[in-house]
This record gives sequence, C-alpha cells and structure tokens, in this order.
Amino acid sequence: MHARRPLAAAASAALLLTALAAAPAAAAPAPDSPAPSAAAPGQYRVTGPDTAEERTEVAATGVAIDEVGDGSVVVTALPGQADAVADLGHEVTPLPGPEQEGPSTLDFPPSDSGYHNYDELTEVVDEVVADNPDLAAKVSVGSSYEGRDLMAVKITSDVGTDHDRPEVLFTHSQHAREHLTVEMAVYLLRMFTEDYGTDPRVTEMVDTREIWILPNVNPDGSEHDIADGSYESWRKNRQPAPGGSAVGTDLNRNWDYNWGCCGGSSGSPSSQTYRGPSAESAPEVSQVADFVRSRVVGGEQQITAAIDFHTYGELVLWPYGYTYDETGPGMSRDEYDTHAELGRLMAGSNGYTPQQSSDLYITDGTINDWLWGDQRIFNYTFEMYPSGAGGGGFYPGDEIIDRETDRNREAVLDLLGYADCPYRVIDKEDQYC
Ligand code: 0X9
Ligand code: CA
Ligand code: ZN
Repeated sequence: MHARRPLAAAASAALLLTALAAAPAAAAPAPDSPAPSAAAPGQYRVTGPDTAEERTEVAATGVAIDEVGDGSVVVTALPGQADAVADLGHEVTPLPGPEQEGPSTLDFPPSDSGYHNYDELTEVVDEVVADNPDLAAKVSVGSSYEGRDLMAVKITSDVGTDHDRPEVLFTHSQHAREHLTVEMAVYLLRMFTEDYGTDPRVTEMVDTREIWILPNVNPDGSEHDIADGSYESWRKNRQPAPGGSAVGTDLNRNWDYNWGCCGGSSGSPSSQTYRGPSAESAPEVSQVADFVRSRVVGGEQQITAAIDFHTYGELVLWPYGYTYDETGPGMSRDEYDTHAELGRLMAGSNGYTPQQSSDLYITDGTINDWLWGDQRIFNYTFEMYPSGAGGGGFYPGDEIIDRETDRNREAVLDLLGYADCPYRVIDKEDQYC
C-alpha cells in the first residue's frame, strides 16, 4: 500500500536481472527480505548525570533520553553512541530489550493485540464518524512519507459548520514506539462521542469547543516498529536522510521555531534525535504545521490549547524546552504562570509530575516550542505511563490501556474547560479575555 523507495525498487530490479541471467537460477532471495542492517538501537541505563545541564550534555551525543531519574537516565542509543556517553565519564549498562515473540507482519504480537495498528485505527475512526455524523468528521491533513493518510477527526456538535468556538488540538504518536498514545486518541474519540448526551461535562465541551484529534502523525514509524513481529524501538519517521543510508527524522526536533538552536537535537542522520536537513523537512511535520496555520481565521489562531501525547515518564510538561529560563522573548511572566498553573491543575488529576520541559533536558525544534513560540497556543507534552522502565518502558502490556487512558479524562476536560480563556486559571480573565 505504500510507495517503495526508489532504492528498494532498484534493488529488486537488479535481483530480477541477476536471476534471469543465471538460469537455471537458484531461488533468489525474496526482494523484501531484510537487508543486513546496522546494529539496532537499544536502551541503556546511564549512571552519573544528575542535573539538567549534565543530561543535556548526554543528549548532545545524539541519544534520546527516555527517562530521567535521580543521578541517572535511561537512553535509547546505537552501540557507538553508548560509547560516546561512556566517554563523558558515566557508567553505561545495557537494559533488556522488549520481549520478542514469533513472526507476524505489520501487527502487534498476539499478547498485545489490544493495541491498534494503523488499519485498526482507521477502522475505529471510520466507525466513530459513521456512527456520529453530527458530532464527528474525518479530514485529511496530508500524507506521510510512505503515503499513509494523516487523519484528523473534528468533534463538535453540528460538526458540519465552522463555529466560532475555541478550538483545541490533540496530537498523538510523533514517536513511533509510543503506541499507548494512539490508544489515548482512541479513548478520546470514543469518550467525546459515546458519552455525549449522558456525561454533562463531555456534553458541554462538545457543544462549546471544536476538538481536533490527530490520532497518529507518524504512521510510517508506528507500522515499522511492529513490522516483523518484534518491536524495533523505532522513534523517528521513515524518510531517508539526504545523501546517505540513514533513515528517519525525529519529528519532535523538526518544527520551525528555534530549529536546531541550542544543542537540543542532532545534525547526524543516524542519531535518535536527528533534526532533519531543515525545519519542516519531514512531510508529517510540514503538513501538520500547515493544518495548524490553516486554523488562523481572520488573523486569529482559533486553536487556543493543545496536548501532544508521548510516553513515557508520567509527566505534564510545558514550554519552553530550548531554554532553561522560564520567561524571556515570547514568554511573559503571566504566560508562563498560566502554563504552569494549568499544568499543575491537570497533573492534580492524573498524578503526573508537572514541570517545564527543559527541567528534564534541553530540546529544540519541538512541537511544544513551536505551538507557543510561533502560534501562541497554550500547550503541553504529556508523557504517559509508565513512570519508569520497570513498568514496561515503551511497551507496557495491553492490559494497562483502559486504566492509563482513562487516567487522563479529567485533565483533558480541564484543558477544554479553560480553552475559552486560559488566563482564568491565574485569575486574570478580566485583563486578557
Ligand atoms: O524528547 C522528546 O521529544 C520528549 N520525550 S520522549 O521520551 N517522548 O521522546 C520530550 C519533549 C519535551 N521537551 C523536553 N523534555 N525538553
Ligand atoms: Ca471554528
Ligand atoms: Zn515521545
């Protein structure tokens, strides 16, 4: 269903020619048998780094920081990158990988069948829209590098009309292996439609807000992560980097606000946090950004609040990530305090830890910084379950899906409740709204 990369097409053509020339041919290798790949990424515990500055130094080697602890972090790295972290003077120990099961194609292992692959997600979306034509509409914001539809669902009463209602954005699965975030989207799709008319809070929000759910902005990565029946720990999209063999841009380093500014991303294509050759070079990012820009109507951005869902860590994070400073150009004290207060309020219901994203480590080119810095949308990164690698890391079993998606119900409704005037959370409605 997706377009083959020219390289793969050329390779299959070459195999075919070889087979024809060498008749009678021994069976040629299947054209899509996996190429001998460079060493796969894995998780490592790094003991030593204890401050945001030390963690930023670790991140600068090109690894992805998956987890932050007291005096240690967990990272995803290629073996060579793990060596670079050890060279900083830290102790680096490999962690066991996700459990592997027998082969299957483009699906979760049977024991994790509660997770939705891309086709199953599409079925849910189509069903929700078909069952609720007045409440939910499917739109396309574009297509992924390999040609999968980047779906969006708009939810509001009388959905066929563009109302003058505060709009709220939920984005999911920028990072391929963070499959629980797709389940969060499935939960929200069902909550807003099934509980409309019975749950008063849901009903009020669906009647007074326009809700945009982008259930998977990195479908190529998600499918790759489950492609051969064993998890790949894949993070990035599936776009080859220019002029080399490396594949994948970290979508959450590719946004066009202070892109690559501050040592919070990597210029090396093999890095887990490769920022791409230029801002918005990833089609997934440029098209989601175009969609967000398209919500500027009459000079005013209609979207007022957003959550970008990730795993893991159980955190509520707010901008900026590119600087340790709370305030500065583009972030006033009241704007910071509004982010922080609303973040703490949401953390009060889901039990996550609320903090500025750079309290963890510096990142640049994230959706968080772009949504605020460029579009003035109050926004959060939620790092969902688990809190640590012990809870299953990126691959918790499917039995936790119901509990861990429902856990964010109140927080999502709180964000929607403040979307008409976020400054109300610091009692400054009169001044700003
Ligand atoms: O690094 C990321 O993109 C996010 N973490 S993840 O483990 N899901 O990859 C965190 C982004 C928030 N920004 C900062 N922590 N600075
Ligand atoms: Ca509108
Ligand atoms: Zn993530």
